[in-house]
Parts: sequence; C-alpha cells; structure tokens
Amino acid sequence: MRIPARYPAPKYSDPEDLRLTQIIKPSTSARRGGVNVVGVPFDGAVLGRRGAAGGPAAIREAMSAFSNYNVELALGLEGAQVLDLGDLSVEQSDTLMAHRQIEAEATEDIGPGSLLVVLGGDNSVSLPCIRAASKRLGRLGLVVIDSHFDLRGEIDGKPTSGSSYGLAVRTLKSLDPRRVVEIGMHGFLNSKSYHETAEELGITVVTAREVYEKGPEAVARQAYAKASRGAEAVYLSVDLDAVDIAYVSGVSAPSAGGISADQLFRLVYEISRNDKVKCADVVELAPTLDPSGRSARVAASVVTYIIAGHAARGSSDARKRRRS
Ligand SMILES: [Mn+2]
Repeated sequence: MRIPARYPAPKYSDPEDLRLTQIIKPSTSARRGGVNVVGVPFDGAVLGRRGAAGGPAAIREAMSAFSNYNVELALGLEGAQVLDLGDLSVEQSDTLMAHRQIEAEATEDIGPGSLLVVLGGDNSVSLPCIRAASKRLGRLGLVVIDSHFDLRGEIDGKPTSGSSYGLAVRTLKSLDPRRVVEIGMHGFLNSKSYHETAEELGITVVTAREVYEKGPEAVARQAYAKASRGAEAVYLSVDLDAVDIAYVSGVSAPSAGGISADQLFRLVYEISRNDKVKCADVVELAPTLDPSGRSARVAASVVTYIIAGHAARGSSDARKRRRS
C-alpha cells in the first residue's frame, strides 16, 4: 500500500521560473525511461538515534524550494520525466517484516529501463532495496557513500542500519565484492576489524581525505568504472552522514571531518549520469534532529543531483567525458 506524496504548493507562480516540484508528477506505478521516486519512512532498525522515518516528507518539502535549472551545469530539468510513487506503508516494529515489504514493493518499481530513487528511511532499508535490484537487474555493482563501512552481521538475528552492505555482499551471488566501492570513511568512526573485513572481501575503500585530494569527479569516475565492470546494473547508496556535521547534523550519527556537501553533490551527479545506474537510495535524514532544516536541504539537493545526472545521460558533454 502506498501513501500519495505531498509537496507544498509553490509560494509564487512565475512561468519564467518553474519550480522543481512542478515537474514531479504523482503516480501509482513506475514508468520506463524516467526517474521514479519512492519514500520508505522506516527507522525501526537504526543503531543510534531515531527520526529517519520523517526523511521522505522532509526531503520533498525541502525540494519545493528549488528551481528546475542548475547554473553551474547549465542543465534544465523541465523535460525530465520524474514520477513520485509516494511512500510505502511500512511496519515499524518488526524489521524483518518491514524488509520483506520493502523488497517486494521495490521489486515492482525497479526496472532495466528506468532509475528508481529511494528516499529513506534508516540505512537498513538499503538492504531490501539492493536485494530487489539484484532480483530485477542481475549482476550488480555497488557504490556506497558513507562515513561507515556498515559491514556488520545481524544483531539478534536482525539486520540493522549498520549491516546493509555486509549482509548484501555475503548473501547475494549477484554482488561480487570486487564491484563494491565504499567512499567517505574517515576519523574514529569505524573499527579496525571492519576495515580488514572490507579489504579481505576485496571491497575498494576510498577515504574522505582521498575525495579531498583527488577531487570528487575523479573518485566518481574510478568508482563507477570498478562497480560497473561486468555488472548489468549499478546501485548507488548514499548515507547522508558521509557529509561533515557542519552541513548535516540531522542524522543518527553525525560526523566531524566528513566530505563537504558540494563534494557529495559532485560525486552523485558524476555517478548518476552513467547508464547502468538504475537504483539509488538517500538514507538517514532525521529531520527532527536538525530543526534548522539544513540537513534536509542537503538531502533534497542530493536527490536533485541524482535526477540531474539521469537527465544529463547521453548528452554530448557526457560522451566527451567518457572518451577522455
Ligand atoms: Mn553511516
């Protein structure tokens, strides 16, 4: 069952400046060729502070402040086909049941000819969505942007917000860990054991510092190349806690010393403009933990840059970049 998406009405009407939310159309089913957005308001498996169930609504509200044009990219979204499929109605008290629901629903929304963007929700929702992508799309690559490895096992027989990528690589034959790239780890936020787990599995780790040193575009191109090699589709998972606490405090586990908001936008845009990216999630926004609304603005921007990346596919600029 779906709860229809709600966007605030635009505060003014100017035909020369159509709002982003005016091009997003509500729909009851996903469509081929475009971007489909779905909200998963679930935070029952978060290891730290709750609040991510409010993520989808806060992201949509923040999106209503945006235009549909990006000056730096000289890219307009007026012709983009973006559908909002609403929010899944998810059981909050039973993670295993919630995940079964999410996997079943996401399987309907994912397809080889479109891009599904999932609005979380805590980071645990990535697991059923990756499973659904594997079921629908076959051999997967995975690019994660996160301060944490999230390679834990189950706790008391249940997945948590810290286990999505660990459980995905251990349980899905379609996801070769050599096609998994994790970007953004930094500081005193991870254990030595999980760093070693990543290395033993063959996962590529790119630290926040490397993003600063190499630049987000170079990191994104290398990550996509690795994730897409031999894959039929690439899944992009964005935990907003990858971003420094100065920009994003409204997450369960805010991080000091993370990448900047701009670096995250450039990473997701550069990755999303590649054809094989057919599913993405943006998780962990907990709006009640940041009453300033700053974190929601960053989350909404990430979603918009993913939509922009899809809109830029096949453009001469993109072809030029791929040749170089
Ligand atoms: Mn995280």
